[in-house]
Amino acid sequence: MFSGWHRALLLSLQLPEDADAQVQDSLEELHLLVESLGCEVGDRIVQTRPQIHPATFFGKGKLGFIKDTLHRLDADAVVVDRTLSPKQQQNLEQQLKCLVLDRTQVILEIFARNARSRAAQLQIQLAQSEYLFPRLVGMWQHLDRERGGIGLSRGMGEKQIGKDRHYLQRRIAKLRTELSRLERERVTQKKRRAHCLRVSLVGYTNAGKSTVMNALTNSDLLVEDRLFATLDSTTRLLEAGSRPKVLLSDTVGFIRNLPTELIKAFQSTLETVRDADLLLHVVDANDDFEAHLQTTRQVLEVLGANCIPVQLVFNKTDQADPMRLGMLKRLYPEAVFVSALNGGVATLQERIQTFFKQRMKTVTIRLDYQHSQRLSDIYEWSRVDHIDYREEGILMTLTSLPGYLNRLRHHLAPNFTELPA
Ligand SMILES: Nc1nc2c(ncn2[C@@H]2O[C@H](COP(=O)(O)OP(=O)(O)OP(=O)(O)O)[C@@H](O)[C@H]2O)c(=O)[nH]1
Ligand SMILES: [Mg+2]
Repeated sequence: MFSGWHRALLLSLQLPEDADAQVQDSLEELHLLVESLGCEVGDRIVQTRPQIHPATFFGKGKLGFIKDTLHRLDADAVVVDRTLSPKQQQNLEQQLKCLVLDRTQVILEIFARNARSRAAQLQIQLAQSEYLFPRLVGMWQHLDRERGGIGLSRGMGEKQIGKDRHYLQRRIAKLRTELSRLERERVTQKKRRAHCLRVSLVGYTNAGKSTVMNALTNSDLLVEDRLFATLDSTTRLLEAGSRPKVLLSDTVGFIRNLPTELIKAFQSTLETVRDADLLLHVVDANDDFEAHLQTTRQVLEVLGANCIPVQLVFNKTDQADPMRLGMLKRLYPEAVFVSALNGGVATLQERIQTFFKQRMKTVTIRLDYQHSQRLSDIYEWSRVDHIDYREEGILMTLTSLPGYLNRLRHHLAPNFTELPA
């Protein structure tokens, strides 16, 4: 946990390849992130430079200006809208004599505060500990032993740093062990869900994914107007009567420059995304949709989920002006437009049904009576359209996704005798 900071300056660097809007939007977002940690934002300072200064990130002159502004505004922290190397962070702390944080640390801290499940808490503690490890030399940083976060404490000696390093190393090992135990439990759970069709919500943080989930499944998941309200993945039955069953999962949202430590840390949570048959990509129709679309696509690529079919869903249409909606409809004719807050998700529901219906295949099989104990498998993996108890065996017409029929074939071979249509 960060302690003892009440007002921060936001700092950014604009390199020749960065567009003005890109730098400003990112700063705007950082502003929300910092405020959500309970800290006021004093001012924003952007330096234009041909490249990042390797030792101090900003140029010498700018550092003097930043120092003056810190005094003038009585600010006690700076937050840099990029990732600082451990050396840069240490040098900045020495020169500015205040708490220095980067975007990654702020996001890590928000995750730490919002994590609810044991798995999410462990994942975030591991990510924080690993991020902190090479940065332990900074004289302003001190380990919060309870949570692996950082706070403010002056005059930490070498001895203390050595102790903290040792402590962190042991802590990292312990966290890894506990996480792998949870991982084994998750694999068991995953096996139980193997015969279900899986739909997963993805998208930028605060786009309304949990609200869509609630509307589609009549649930009551936490919905909040803040970044990263959801950190755990939750799965619910989408359609009670359908076979195979359809499950819908909600999970953590994405953000631009999502620290790779976090993607790595949340791999297992995000596995619900990688295992999905269909992704619902939720976008706030009022936000900077192009940047948000791009960010989500990039993260999906990192996760290895970029080959999964995607249904684009523009949400919060109740707030969007008609001109904008018209433009979005022209640009994305395949998208669905919803207002999840008011329960207006009927078109999305239909689209999901159509998606699976179009991909389903129907086969007719004969099952010997001696294998009738396999009927329960068949009912789990497919929809039974017709069943006829004949002398030569049970004739059944089944409908399911080709992959699921293949699995049944594999499961029941050699008793899965397919008959010509
Ligand atoms: N006006 C309007 N607001 C909406 C709609 N859907 C969601 N919201 C609001 O948007 C905010 C974020 O909604 P969430 O469902 O928590 O968003 P999320 O994508 O799950 O966010 P994270 O879990 O933080 O990534 C909440 O304040 C919702 O009430 C909508 O259709 N219209
Ligand atoms: Mg959510």
